[in-house]
Amino acid sequence: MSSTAICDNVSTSSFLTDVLRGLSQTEKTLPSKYFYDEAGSRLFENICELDEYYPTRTELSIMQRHAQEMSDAIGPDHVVLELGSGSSLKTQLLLKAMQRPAAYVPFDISQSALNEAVARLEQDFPSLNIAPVCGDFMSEIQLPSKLAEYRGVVTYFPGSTIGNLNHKNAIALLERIRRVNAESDLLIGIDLEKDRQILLDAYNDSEGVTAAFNLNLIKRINNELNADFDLNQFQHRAIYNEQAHRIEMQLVSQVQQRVTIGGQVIEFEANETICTEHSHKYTIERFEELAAEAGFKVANSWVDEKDWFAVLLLTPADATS
Ligand code: SAH
Ligand code: AVI
Repeated sequence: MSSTAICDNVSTSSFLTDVLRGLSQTEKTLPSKYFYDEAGSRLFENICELDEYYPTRTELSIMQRHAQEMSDAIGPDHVVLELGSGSSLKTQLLLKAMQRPAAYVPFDISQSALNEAVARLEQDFPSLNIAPVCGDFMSEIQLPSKLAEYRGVVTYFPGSTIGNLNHKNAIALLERIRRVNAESDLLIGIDLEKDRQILLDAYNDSEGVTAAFNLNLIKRINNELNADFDLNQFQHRAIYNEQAHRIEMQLVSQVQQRVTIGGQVIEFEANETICTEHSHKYTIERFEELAAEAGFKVANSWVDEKDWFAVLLLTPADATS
């Protein structure tokens, strides 16, 4: 399979349908899951290295300090299923701390990110059973058939990727995670509320990497859906919506213009926006309530010394013990 292709379980026709649906609304939107073609996955890796983008290094510091405690709380002989695994960087710390991991299942929509991560992990963990799945966690999540009946599964979902989903979709995803395995624990990273300027800087970095990441979405639509977006006529913007506790990333049309996508014309006013991503920021209490709606309770939590990021261990609320 070409490394730029959408993976088998995510078809080009649903990409076109989703794009046209989002851009036909009064308030235009595009689903953020489509950021991650090969270029997008690479740009995200570049974002993670920016000084302004604190989440990656902060979560890594929590993992460095507490991975052993996390592993002790999870227990031995577990299959580690990771959602939105990307480069699997943080996972290496978890896998090193886990006792006899039965298998590692990186699950991601980006085939290129999966390929690169698996090649690296195979070198660093030669005896580990690695079973990658290229798929969309917005649909039902399935383990590879050989592992489907395995009892001890822990789902790892770092990066605060859950924050890119609205409340309803976040609960639906947590419910899908519950269905992967009835007794499955969930180790999840969430970005916490903080000073708004720190948040704004993280999504409006001075080198313009986030802008390139955002604009890459319409570049991808040009490449894969026969569209004619003029990248010079759209500008990146990230604002903080205090009431909704979220960063909102937008592409702002610089002029009145029309764009053709798969034969369909979409009209833009000057200054009209496409919302490309929400990135929710939580308090532990608010996330706890959200998790409870999906049947999870917080068993343990770890935060960095500035209280900027948290990693929570969630267990099914109805579990015995
Ligand atoms: N876990 C890594 C990467 C986070 S970036 C970290 O913490 O740094 C978000 C990752 O989720 C990307 O690799 C992206 O390809 C993946 N992703 C986004 N939406 C997805 C979806 N709907 N289904 C599966 N993977 C998705
Ligand atoms: C993957 N996700 C959690 C990132 C975030 O911070 O919301 C994506 C991102 N968007 C812009 N910068 C990073």
